[in-house]
Amino acid sequence: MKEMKLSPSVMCISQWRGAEAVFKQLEAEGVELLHADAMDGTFVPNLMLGTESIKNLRKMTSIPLDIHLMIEHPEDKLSWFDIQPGEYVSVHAESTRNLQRALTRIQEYGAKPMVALNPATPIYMIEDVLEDLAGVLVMTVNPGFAGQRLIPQMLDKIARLRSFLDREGRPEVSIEVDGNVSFENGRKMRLAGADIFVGGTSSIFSNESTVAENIRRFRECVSMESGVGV
Ligand code: S6P
Ligand code: MG
Repeated sequence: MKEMKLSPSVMCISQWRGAEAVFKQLEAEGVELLHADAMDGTFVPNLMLGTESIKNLRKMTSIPLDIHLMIEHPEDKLSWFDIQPGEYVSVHAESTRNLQRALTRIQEYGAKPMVALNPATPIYMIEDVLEDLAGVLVMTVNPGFAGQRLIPQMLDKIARLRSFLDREGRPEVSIEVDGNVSFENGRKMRLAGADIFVGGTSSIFSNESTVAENIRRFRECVSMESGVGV
């Protein structure tokens, strides 16, 4: 008889096991949301965070999720994610012909629906769903990868979007920014009108310092009161 070989499935090891300490630091620093990127390899040229990974996140931390769906036809796949009341869920305007339906379905979970806009997608795409959304996610890089550079004209887009929302009588609608939200860019984005900031490799998870110190530095840089540079 041949010798037996055991082949444990990596998929069944919680990828978040080693991340427990990081989640604890994020909680201790009082971060308000945890951004979870889902990519399907079709809407964007990358695969990221499957449905089980996202579900496991909820077992590891009490921080509410901010789920960014970079997937085709999200309105048909929302049930895969076990969306919880109070979570933020973004669907891309470019990923569906049924944007309003997708937003309504997110609302049915008691979650906060957001529309994500790629850099080339004009602001007017949200004009007829203003009543159905809690926020707009402005992609400040083309989606799919961390570690990219800010597309500079996105600062003006954020400012135009803030004016548009205020003019339409929707000052409570959030603007989230995602992509190269560095200490320096974060401040510019805040001045342009953003209020939710996705912290990635260029700020919170920068190797320059610890997560806790990066968070404190980011809050200080972005604070409207501070005249602090970077
Ligand atoms: C990218 C994804 C983002 C990244 C984040 C990375 O498509 O939606 O949420 O994870 O932007 O941050 P950084 O600082 O590396 O650009
Ligand atoms: Mg994202």
